[in-house]
Amino acid sequence: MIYVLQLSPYAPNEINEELEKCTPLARYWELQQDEELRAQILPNIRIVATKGDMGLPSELMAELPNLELIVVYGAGYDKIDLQQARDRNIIITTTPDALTEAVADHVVGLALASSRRIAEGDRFIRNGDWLNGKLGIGYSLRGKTLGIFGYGRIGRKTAEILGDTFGMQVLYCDRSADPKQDRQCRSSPLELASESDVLVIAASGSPDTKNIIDINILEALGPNGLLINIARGSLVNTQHLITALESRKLGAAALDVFPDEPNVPNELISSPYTTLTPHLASATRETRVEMGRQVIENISSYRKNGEVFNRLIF
Ligand code: 8YV
Repeated sequence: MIYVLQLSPYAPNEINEELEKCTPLARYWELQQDEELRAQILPNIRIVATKGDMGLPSELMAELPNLELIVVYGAGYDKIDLQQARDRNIIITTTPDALTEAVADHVVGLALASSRRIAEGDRFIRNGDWLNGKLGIGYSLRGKTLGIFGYGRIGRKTAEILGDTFGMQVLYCDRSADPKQDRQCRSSPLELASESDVLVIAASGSPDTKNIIDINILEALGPNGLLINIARGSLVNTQHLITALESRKLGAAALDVFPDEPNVPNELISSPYTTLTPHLASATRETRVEMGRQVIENISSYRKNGEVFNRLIF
């Protein structure tokens, strides 16, 4: 009997092939339009295999009366209805360790792409602008202050790379850290931003952090400041970000995540002060294969003996 529902294909394709070998499964994107098939399959589903940026819509969760386990390929769980999962005793697993390095590396890439005008330089050549003059100069990250909002695995790895290798001074703000206990810790994102040249958003998306990065924080980061977001688009107030960039009260933004992906506001697309990537911070082959391996291991183990790894406590 089919009881795993895969919500969307994984990349690279070998993960889909391995998953199919380990368990009979239904592919949601294939049965989505077929009411009869949905009615036949959904009541039998006990495990959903999803992705961090996709989660599991509340309505679909409600259509799965026998759901026991949600296996997330990714670290984020902001798009899962945690209340419903809690009420129904549904287990959730994620793959947080697998992507720490890839995401931290992407922060470094975005910091360099923006500060050294790499993406802009690429456009400059392709548009033929070099023929009419030179692109302006950038700036060095070395010796500057890095503020990290959300000091979990990714925040710490970013601090390690940019602190040790680029000699940046590291400050952070995290809800579970006490500024009295650590002189690098700041009590609020506003305080953090006012002392930072580069502010990295690495906290989880949740109702508590929605729009937490507002105009005051962006202006505190200042006209020479760089905002980098690799967490979730929901943490940054997009309208405030557009206003801060357009009024030149914020220097630049390098963004991998957006509130309504894949839709990106035109103001961010056309701005000369943004560097944009399409939610690919964890998208290395090595990382994605490991994320897929952990998804498959969790499903196999749960089917065998009811045990899982990296169970989320929520
Ligand atoms: C993944 C993510 O790209 O881990 C997360 O929560 O958003 C991303 O790292 C995503 O899960 C894969 O689609």
